[in-house]
Amino acid sequence: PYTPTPDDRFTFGLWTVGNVGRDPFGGPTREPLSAPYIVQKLAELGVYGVNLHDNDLVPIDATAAERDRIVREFKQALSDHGLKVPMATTNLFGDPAFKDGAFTSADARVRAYALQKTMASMDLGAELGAETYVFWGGREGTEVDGSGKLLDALGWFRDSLNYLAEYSESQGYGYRFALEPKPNEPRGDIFLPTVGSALGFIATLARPELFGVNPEFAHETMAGLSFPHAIAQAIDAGKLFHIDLNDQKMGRFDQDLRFGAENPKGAFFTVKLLEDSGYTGMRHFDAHALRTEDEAGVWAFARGCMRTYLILKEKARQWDEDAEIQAALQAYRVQDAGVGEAATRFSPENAAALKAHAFDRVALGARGPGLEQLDQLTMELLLGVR
Ligand code: GLT
Ligand code: MN
Ligand code: MN
Ligand code: MN
Repeated sequence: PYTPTPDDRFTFGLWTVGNVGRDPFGGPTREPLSAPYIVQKLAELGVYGVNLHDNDLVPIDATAAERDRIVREFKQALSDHGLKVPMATTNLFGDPAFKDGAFTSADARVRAYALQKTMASMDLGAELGAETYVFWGGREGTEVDGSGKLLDALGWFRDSLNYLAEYSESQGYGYRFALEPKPNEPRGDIFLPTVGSALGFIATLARPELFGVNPEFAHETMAGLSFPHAIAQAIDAGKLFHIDLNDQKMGRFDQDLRFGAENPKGAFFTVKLLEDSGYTGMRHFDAHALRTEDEAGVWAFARGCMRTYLILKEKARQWDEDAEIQAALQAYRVQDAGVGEAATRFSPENAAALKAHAFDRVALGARGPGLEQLDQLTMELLLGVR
């Protein structure tokens, strides 16, 4: 049990299992793995697909001939091992040209170059069959608000996304775009810091229906927010286009830990929301093995992410079938307000009836909803004694 198959729709990025263990204080601790080798290994583990930035596959300074050879070999590996590329994205953060932003750079030449690079990357993604295109604006932000660009930056960001959506439609790519929020790191403050910010911004775009969000567990946690709450709001808005599963301690640098490694309860409610809501998208792991690990540790990490998801999916089913938990839930939800339809549908008569109703306010405040017991039952189920 808990062995994944492609039907589980698990994906990893080339940059995740390919992470060589660099951090701001030290260089790589692992040898780079080639893209075709990663494809082969992920397929052996039961993964559905592999996602990429343009430069995870094709170096930024590759010639056209080198690009074509690399892409040809990668496509061969995909077809040999039956792996898909469901999502593509652009590296708009690694090169020094983007050190003060890409779409939100104060330098119009950098903004134009970011558009050019993204169109080329969208061409690559489309060639590989990607249907979702992610925008993580890692360098879109500031340390110095004296730059005076806070309002301009949002306008430039909007213009760029509108441009790229039109490009996708004009090429017939049919991409669904997913904005990935993050509060900080590498910038002091990143624009669109949370899922809520991104959802608000999407409503201001020219083609909002083409845009959704790609929430990441670690990023909402860095902002001190609840990941299940963030994805619930995205699901409610019909905007959960993609998801980055990993883990994170609050108040730390971006850790990108193995899914469920730190906060299994948050991971449980994440899995439960995805499964209960009928989310049909990819279960993408945006995380990497600890810097301490060798290659064996990398595959243990990847297997662990998927096993934990599948274990929690089974726990979610047990939770739904647990009679005591369901009874506690029933008792928690008082279904009848005792006022007929007066509180459910507005009419002048209903409003008048509701205004005239006498509530026992003291009794409402005195009720114990049983949440301590419900939570303890959940914990005991997660701890394996139910
Ligand atoms: C980078 C970042 C991630 C984003 C990736 C997509 S790249 O690793 O930390 O959160 O999802 O650009
Ligand atoms: Mn992260
Ligand atoms: Mn990350
Ligand atoms: Mn991410």
